[in-house]
Amino acid sequence: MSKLLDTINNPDDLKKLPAEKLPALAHEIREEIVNGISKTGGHLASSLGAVDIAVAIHYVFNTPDDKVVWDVGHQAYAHKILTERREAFKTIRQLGGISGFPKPSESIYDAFGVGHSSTSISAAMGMVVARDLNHENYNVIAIIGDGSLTAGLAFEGLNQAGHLKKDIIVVLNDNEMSISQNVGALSSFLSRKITGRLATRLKKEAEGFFISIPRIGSRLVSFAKRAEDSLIALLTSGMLFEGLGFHYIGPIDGHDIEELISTLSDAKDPD
Ligand SMILES: Cc1ncc(C[n+]2csc(CCOP(=O)(O)OP(=O)(O)O)c2C)c(N)n1
Repeated sequence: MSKLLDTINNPDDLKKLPAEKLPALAHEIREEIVNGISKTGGHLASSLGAVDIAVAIHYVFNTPDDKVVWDVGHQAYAHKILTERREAFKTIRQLGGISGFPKPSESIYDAFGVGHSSTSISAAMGMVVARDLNHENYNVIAIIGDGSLTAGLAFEGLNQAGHLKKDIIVVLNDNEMSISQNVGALSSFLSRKITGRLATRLKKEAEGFFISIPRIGSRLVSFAKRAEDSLIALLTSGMLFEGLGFHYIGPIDGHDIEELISTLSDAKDPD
């Protein structure tokens, strides 16, 4: 049976697909990664986790004019498959084959050579400053994992971004995992939940009230739940980034392509 992936060599082809086909495409990419990596070896989990965000980024942004800066780069396999390297993916990490990490000499779609963690925000900031000095006009998107966010260089980038107030988009890929289980104060902060007996009681009472409203009660409960999640995010992780001068949107489900597309589109063209 023919695959959607057979019609895609680069992001221009991707943009021709209707958005509702993208989850099926992401599924095919995951299969392609599993099949390839089971023969060559490689970074499976991180890349499988970043398939949907890679699809959404290349769908929304105009790569390679817009610059996508992956962090560590071990999660960029879907990015490679979508950017003219589906065939070459079979040779990944092999002698004479393509690199396991983004590499500018390999592809115009690889904006930065990676391998080390925690570099994406600082590298992207450099691109943003160069862009503005040259009076150019393109988006720069840094993607960083919650594990890599803990390093000093990531905070130097955030510090400079907040200071210069330049247009940069930072995607925090928070999967609550690093190489292994996360440890440390930042990860506890990012995953902090507002609990406590008063909050739980208030939630229960509000739920009881909403559910008692005929017909629309259950919808109100799920709306209130979403509003509560957003509020909690703003009070926890959002508070950190807003404090550093960013406009924070989130958290969103990083595997819901429709939501990713609408959120990235908002970030690209803020009101
Ligand atoms: C400077 C540096 N230190 C350590 C590493 C080893 N390392 C590889 S991946 C990784 C963390 C990955 O976690 P995260 O950024 O959350 O990405 P995920 O794999 O969860 O998507 C680390 C510390 C590295 N690549 N570079």
